[in-house]
Amino acid sequence: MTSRVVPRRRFLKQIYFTVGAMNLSPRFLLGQRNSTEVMVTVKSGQPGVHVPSDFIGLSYENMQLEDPTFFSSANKGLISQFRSISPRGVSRLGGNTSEFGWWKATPDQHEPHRIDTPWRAAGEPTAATIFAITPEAVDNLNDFLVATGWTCIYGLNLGYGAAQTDTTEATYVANKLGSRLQYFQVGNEVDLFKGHLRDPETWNVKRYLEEWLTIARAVQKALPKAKFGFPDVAGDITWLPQLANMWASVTDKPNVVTMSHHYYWCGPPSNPQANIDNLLRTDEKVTSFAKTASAASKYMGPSVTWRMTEGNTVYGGGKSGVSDVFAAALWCADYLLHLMSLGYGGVNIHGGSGHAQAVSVGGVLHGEALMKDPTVPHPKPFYTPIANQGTLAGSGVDGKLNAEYILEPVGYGMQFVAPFAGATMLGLDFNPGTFNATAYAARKNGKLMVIVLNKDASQPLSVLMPGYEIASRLEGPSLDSPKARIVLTNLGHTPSPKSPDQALVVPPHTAVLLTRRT
Ligand code: BDP
Repeated sequence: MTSRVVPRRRFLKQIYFTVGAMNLSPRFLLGQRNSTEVMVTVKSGQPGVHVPSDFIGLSYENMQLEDPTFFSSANKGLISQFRSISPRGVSRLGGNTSEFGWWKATPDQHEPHRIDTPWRAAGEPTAATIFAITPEAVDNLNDFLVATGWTCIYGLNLGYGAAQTDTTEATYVANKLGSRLQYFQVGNEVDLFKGHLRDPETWNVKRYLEEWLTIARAVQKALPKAKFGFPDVAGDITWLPQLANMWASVTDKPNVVTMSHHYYWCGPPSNPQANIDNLLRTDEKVTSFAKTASAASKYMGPSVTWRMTEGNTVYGGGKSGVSDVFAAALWCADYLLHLMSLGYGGVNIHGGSGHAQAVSVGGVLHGEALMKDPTVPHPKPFYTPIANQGTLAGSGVDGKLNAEYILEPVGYGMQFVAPFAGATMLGLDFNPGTFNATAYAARKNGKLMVIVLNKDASQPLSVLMPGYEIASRLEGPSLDSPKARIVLTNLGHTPSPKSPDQALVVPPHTAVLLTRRT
């Protein structure tokens, strides 16, 4: 599969032969011809939002901290994959397991007593879900962040947390991480607390804010420079405007810098709608979430940003054949570019090692039960951007020091769009009609960049963009293949002027990054 410049006439011939091989009549070919040629016009005089240079981010379960060697300067393979995704980024620690961890300040300290509640979900927390976070884990996390060049959003416990214990942990974390700490998040997916951690009769935004304020004010008092992001809702975006409205009457306000929500495109894995075809369609929810999140954040204050702090394809740990295949790479690239264009401050794509992840979703990766043969090597969780080669081969120890880490399709999607971080988004005219394709434009360091995503499984797309060259391609053998790769196509070579009659071919199920000097 190659992307190359072909004169238009030759291109049409090429389509003829390609489609002809599928036994279609020449009359059909004429229709094909029109539907696959699109003019792309970048509106370079219409700058849009600026994309922060650390826009790209990963999300991990707090439970990863249970093993202090995971995020450590010794875990070279993981460090190198973080850096390969983006030279700057934000790693977020949270997830369901952020309600199960406890701060073990000294080796002889015992686990705090937890108040048992009648509305607690069955099996939560058990000895298997509870874990300790030690100063050693935070020291090592700091070294890991130094080695990667990334910063961190740190999740504190709200579910079973208390002002005093959270403040002790926060103080250690803030003093150790310094400027590498973006902000604290207190509580994960608090809109779902009514289903497992709080009384469903009384849990609401107001109750949450009261509890949140008790902890955040205590942390702020101990750490006057501390910053916070909230509410990290799973899906009920209306919590953001509700909180923003209540915020005006809050006294002694903690320093909230970001409003956050999560986004899983679909789920659970058993949902038949969670398939490749649907994954590659535009989800209207993305734009409507952005409108609500940006309006609420602006209402909170002019410098409050909005962020998607945890998300991926299919919740419940992902789905085999959807979350771990090349289609997910195209989905991820498209989703991240969409959020960039909508003004998000950043995005954290969820993943990690199998154990922590399985604990976060009730002990097992539900997608495994849907596999014909769950012993077939697969990433755990299915949607993780970075997987452990050992677990993939079925032999390695899950998530351990110096396992061989590899990029999964979603990780390639992130890496592919990383050049847009630090750029200014630009408007563009791109009307592919019913053809399943999207395009985004930006300017960075005097260079125009356009990414065109051809999400069609079998048809090439021809784009007319005089002066542009394909710099790299995100490609895989097919949408359902577990393989993905990025191919750099014009390394060190100066683009030659093209005649307006020339088209660039974007092969089926491929994204291309095109560049032009301004
Ligand atoms: C989110 C949780 C996270 C889970 C993920 C999932 O915050 O801990 O791992 O969903 O279901 O709701 O995959």
